[in-house]
Amino acid sequence: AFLQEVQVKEINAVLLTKGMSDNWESIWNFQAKPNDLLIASYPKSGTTWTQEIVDMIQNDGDVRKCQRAYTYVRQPHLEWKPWLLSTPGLEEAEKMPSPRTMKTHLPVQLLPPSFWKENTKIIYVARNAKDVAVSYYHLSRAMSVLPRPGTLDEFIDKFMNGRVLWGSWYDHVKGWWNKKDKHPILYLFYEDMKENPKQEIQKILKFLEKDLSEEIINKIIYHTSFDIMKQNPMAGYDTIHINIIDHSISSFMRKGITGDWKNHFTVSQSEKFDEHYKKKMAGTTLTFRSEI
Ligand code: PPS
Repeated sequence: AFLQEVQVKEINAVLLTKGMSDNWESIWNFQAKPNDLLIASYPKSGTTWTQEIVDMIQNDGDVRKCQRAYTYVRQPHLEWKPWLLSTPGLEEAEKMPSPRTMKTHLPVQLLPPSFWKENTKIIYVARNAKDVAVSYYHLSRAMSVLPRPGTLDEFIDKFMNGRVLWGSWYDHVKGWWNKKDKHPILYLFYEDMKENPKQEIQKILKFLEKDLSEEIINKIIYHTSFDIMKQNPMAGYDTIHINIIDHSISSFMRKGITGDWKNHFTVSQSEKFDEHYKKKMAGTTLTFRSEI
């Protein structure tokens, strides 16, 4: 009953593309385990990068082991119902032996409750809103299975109003931020990972209660750097979605930098965005370093 009354509207708003909310009931009833690890984020925030770092950590920096399978097989995306892949992320996850690492883009209020009940560790990664919007716009242009973005101006407007797949960026980052002191959540930022990957990897190690040598940490930094990851056919989605990402338009591993929004937003788009941003982010202790 709860599912029907409270959630249906929201699910349809968040998972607004065709087919995505079909298996909502099984997503909501997903059984997390205490020794699972979940990597959560709003889309285009550095999820895949974090996933690769975590897999490298879990495999003690063994590059070959980390190339054992595609990203989506190593760490299934729970609510994703891929168009070309045979099994939904949820079913992949159910088949996996423990300890499992999984991915989600669900906003905090839609996370299956078993994660809270089992006290499962979660790593959340967030990224500057304008860079997320730019990255999301480009992938949407190149991937015709995603809702059509329109022009950049139209897409920015949809983004500001949360009318994109997985909903409002503002509610997402704030929702997870508000939960982080009540649950084992490590809240990371893309900008910090770019600036000081060693420091952020050390935070992950501490969170996972793992110790690795300096040499292995340096190896992880190298192999998860943008240029090396871009060449890795098992990381990201460029090689998997070869037929559904139009590479003449854009790629999944596109630029991997901070501040690319400055190459896209006009002054007036930026001012309008900032004004709205201030209202949406008023009263939160959550701040982003390259905000404006
Ligand atoms: S997804 O599909 O929503 O999970 O996308 P996500 O992985 O969160 O974000 C994709 C963006 O992250 C960039 N990326 C990286 N940046 C730096 N270093 C590494 N190793 C890395 N790997 C992926 C990717 O290029 C997308 O950002 P943009 O700005 O489009 O380049």
